[in-house]
Amino acid sequence: MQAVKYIFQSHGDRRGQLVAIEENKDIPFRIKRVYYMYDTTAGVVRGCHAHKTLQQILICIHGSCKIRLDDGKDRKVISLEKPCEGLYISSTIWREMYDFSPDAVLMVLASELYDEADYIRDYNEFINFVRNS
Ligand code: T46
Repeated sequence: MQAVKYIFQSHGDRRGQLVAIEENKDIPFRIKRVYYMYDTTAGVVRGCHAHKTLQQILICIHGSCKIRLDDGKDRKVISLEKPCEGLYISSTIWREMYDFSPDAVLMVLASELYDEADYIRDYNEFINFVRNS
């Protein structure tokens, strides 16, 4: 499965911590879009889709959450609990984000601009897409 947890270098000194992320260096793509979610409703599950081409890095810059991943063959769950952790998700991986702490801020670095046509929102359609690609 092309989903990998990264640990970004944290530049710490007596003032605190700083993480820098450079495109094509710390992550494997150019960043075309940044978005983030916060004030997530308790118990909610977000995502529940895959992307045809989009690659992303998910970083829980405050609080914590879990991400359930499914590439059509294998499944795994990744927890994001620190601002220096990032989850790389390639295209064609079904993702579900859940178990958000009340203070969670989940920031996403994306390889493409927003395009609804890139989403696969039906799980059976996702399985067929994976089998045929
Ligand atoms: C993903 C996971 C991790 C925009 O207008 N522009 C954007 O760039 C995005 C991402 C969303 N929107 C609008 C579309 C919807 O009306 O914001 C609303 C919520 O989006 P969505 O329901 O797709 O949010 P999630 O949390 O289910 O999924 C998002 C991303 O859409 C998706 O690419 O991989 O986070």
